Amino acid sequence: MPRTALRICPLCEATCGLTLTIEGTRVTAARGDRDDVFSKGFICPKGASFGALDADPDRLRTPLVRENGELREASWEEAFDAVARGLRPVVERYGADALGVVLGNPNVHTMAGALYPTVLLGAVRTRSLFTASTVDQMPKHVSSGLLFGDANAIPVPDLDHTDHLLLIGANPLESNGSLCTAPDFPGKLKALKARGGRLTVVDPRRTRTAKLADRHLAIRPGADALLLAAMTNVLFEEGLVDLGDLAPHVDGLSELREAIEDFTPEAVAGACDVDPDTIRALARELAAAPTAAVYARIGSCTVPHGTLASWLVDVLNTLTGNLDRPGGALFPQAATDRTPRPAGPGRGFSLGRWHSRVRRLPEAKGELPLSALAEEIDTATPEGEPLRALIVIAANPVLSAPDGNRLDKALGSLDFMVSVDPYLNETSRHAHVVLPPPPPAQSPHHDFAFNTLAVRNQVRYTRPAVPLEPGRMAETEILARLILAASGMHGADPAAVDTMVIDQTLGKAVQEPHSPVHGRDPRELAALLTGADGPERRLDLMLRLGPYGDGFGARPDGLTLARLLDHPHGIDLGPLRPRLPQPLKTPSGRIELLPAPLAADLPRLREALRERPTGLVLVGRRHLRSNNSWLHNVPALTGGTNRCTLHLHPEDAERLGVRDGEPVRIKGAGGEVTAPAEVTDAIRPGVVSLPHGWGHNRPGTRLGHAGREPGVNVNQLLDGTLLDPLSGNAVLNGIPVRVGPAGVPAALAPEN
Ligand SMILES: Nc1nc2c(c(=O)[nH]1)N[C@H]1C(S)=C(S)[C@@H](COP(=O)(O)OP(=O)(O)OC[C@H]3O[C@@H](n4cnc5c(=O)[nH]c(N)nc54)[C@H](O)[C@@H]3O)O[C@H]1N2
Ligand SMILES: Nc1nc2c(c(=O)[nH]1)N[C@H]1C(S)=C(S)[C@@H](COP(=O)(O)OP(=O)(O)OC[C@H]3O[C@@H](n4cnc5c(=O)[nH]c(N)nc54)[C@H](O)[C@@H]3O)O[C@H]1N2
Ligand code: SF4
Ligand SMILES: [Mo]
Repeated sequence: MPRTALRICPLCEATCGLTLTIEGTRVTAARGDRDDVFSKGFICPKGASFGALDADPDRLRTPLVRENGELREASWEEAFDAVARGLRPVVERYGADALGVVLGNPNVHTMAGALYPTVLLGAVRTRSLFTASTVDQMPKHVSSGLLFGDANAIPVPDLDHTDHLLLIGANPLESNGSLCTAPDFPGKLKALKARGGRLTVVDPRRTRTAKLADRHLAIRPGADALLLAAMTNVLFEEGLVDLGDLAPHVDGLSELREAIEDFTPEAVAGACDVDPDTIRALARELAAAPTAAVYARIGSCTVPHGTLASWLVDVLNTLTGNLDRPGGALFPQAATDRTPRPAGPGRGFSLGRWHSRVRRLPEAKGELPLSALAEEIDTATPEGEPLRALIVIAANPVLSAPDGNRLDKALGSLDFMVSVDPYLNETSRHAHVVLPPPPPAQSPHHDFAFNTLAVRNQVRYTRPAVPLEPGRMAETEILARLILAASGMHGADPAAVDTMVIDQTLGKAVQEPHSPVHGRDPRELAALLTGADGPERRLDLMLRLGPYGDGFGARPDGLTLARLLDHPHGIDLGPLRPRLPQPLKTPSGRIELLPAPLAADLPRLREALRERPTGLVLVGRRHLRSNNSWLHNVPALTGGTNRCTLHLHPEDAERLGVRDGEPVRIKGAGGEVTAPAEVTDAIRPGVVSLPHGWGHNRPGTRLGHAGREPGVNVNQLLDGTLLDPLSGNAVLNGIPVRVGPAGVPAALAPEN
């Protein structure tokens, strides 16, 4: 008899609740859970393919260990022995920084990824941390760090209540949203319009999201910071600044006004390719709307002025009084957030506390740029040791980071590499040990990260829908054992890792005057925790100490794991509410509108006023049924429109002698690739688009279906030198390329 089980979908930031149909131990169907307090039945084609993804025959079932150059199946014991043998000598001989840690995107989609990597970093004490954040949202963290004093305090547009949304460089109709967790983002945009609200989309492509908009601006790639600076300028010039209730919390207003004085609509129009009247209209509409939110994502982050653009988004929200008010952009309050401390000055946010060895690139949020990973392995310098070993968790940088060929080679030269990954793919094929987590149906789920970015406060937890298959190990246990093996405690009980975290957390909490457990006995509190295993006890701990928690009895009606388990469809915690000044941790205790590092970066933006790229530039795109580099192995999610083709405008196609469907050569600073042309007027002239995450044709991988239509790796066009200097984020959009028909020698191809 088939049964059903609930499971939160881990495949994108929307975090939809799914109802899985299970026959035996197989997931045979997935539909939206209509009773889910947040997603209310929404599902997309990816969620609907949960069963196919879960049962992918190419998923690794046992650990792999390299022996005489070949990976062979091994027991868990052999695998962790090999990890300890591989990592410890590197740390002991060359120091902790010679051991790199690479964390990929799915870490924000698993409980293991939320609970263990910070413990790992604390235990091995390496400064060589590289994550997907520096090919994604690091500019937003840096801007929030500087403005609000907390890199993780990211305001989220109040999609359900706003009257006006200015959406920049995001395509939620394909991506389902990012840094804005909202199941059924498309439905929310339609509802905004139905209630008389206005939607403006800024994107060089006429995306499905842009087609929904009242106004679409096909901006020149990379120019958003200029557009936003000019809008800010208009607000000041036309007396439209109205801080409202924010006034007592804002510093630096007049300094800001002065700093952006020369970014007038006329001055930026040529570089943005948006006319001055339109820029003025955008600013006036934003100021006039009863409530409004500016929201920007990948297209505004992965560009040379990503941090400035991210900053100006929140500057505009602040100057129009929309920050921290319903209908504007607010700070969510998640159930597992730390006990809110009383408002007041904080330590603020520092950048560049250390630097990468080769290019001397500054750290941001404790991370070095992923663009620097290859050189940190393959380049010797007098300053110190190159990376000799890597721990890679849920990351595929050979495809997701610039210059995959160089990284591919560099990974092959490491003394030791361990990958925690369900697939043998372009990156994990270099590992000496691969530790495969179980499929998602066998894993528990709670969204630690995305609840802090959600358009409604809510909390949900799903236990594994299917018991662990024999021979499988929970990813939480894999990471706990990995921590022990990496830190010289190989063989100890993995439960000790959770016990240690719990003891440390409680030890601190009882000393904090604002904590509900201030002054109590940590041992007595630890004994009160419930949960079937360490990770569940840690979830219970966070819920009980959190803003809605029971405070271990201090608030008897508050949240506990037991209460959450009684609500399998989740608990609604209400709409986003104003929270200022509590989230501010700047040294002034206020919003610092013009932080020094941003002011110092403005001259670089001023130089961009004069830029008029003459050649073609390339941007990315996402398809609804994709997910970065790792869903191309599921037949139901490939084919149709989800293909690795080069979009280009008919005018460009004609000029370049490129015909629809025929192969084109695309050349960038890092290399050359060939992909079929897809001629479309949904992209502005002068811009071409290729999706990322493709290029599944390397030997030694086990991706049967993906290998049949491998596509090409767009990031091979990059050489890793283009960065947003403040955040170290890679420039992935607006990169210069040359395009011509394949088969025609470059010298004979038409001028770009
Ligand atoms: N040109 C270009 N490049 C881009 C982007 C772009 O827009 N354009 N986008 C960038 C962005 S936003 C991101 S986030 C990065 C993503 O970059 P990465 O995080 O490096 O890439 P993913 O493709 O998400 O790879 C995730 C890896 O995790 C594995 N995995 C899947 N599920 C699990 C699990 O449950 N546990 C574990 N341990 N592993 C799992 C997969 O097999 C895969 O190897 O790519 C970036 N690269
Ligand atoms: N289906 C699907 N969903 C996903 C993913 C996926 O790979 N596939 N990845 C997930 C991840 S890791 C992330 S981070 C999110 C990202 O979520 P989104 O930010 O919504 O990502 P995209 O769909 O790539 O939309 C970015 C848009 O920016 C535009 N753009 C490019 N350059 C510029 C520019 O200079 N200025 C402006 N204004 N626009 C520009 C592009 O044309 C594109 O339409 O999606 C997540 N969801
Ligand atoms: S929108 Fe995202 S979370 Fe929802 S079903 Fe689709 S992939 Fe899963
Ligand atoms: Mo991402």
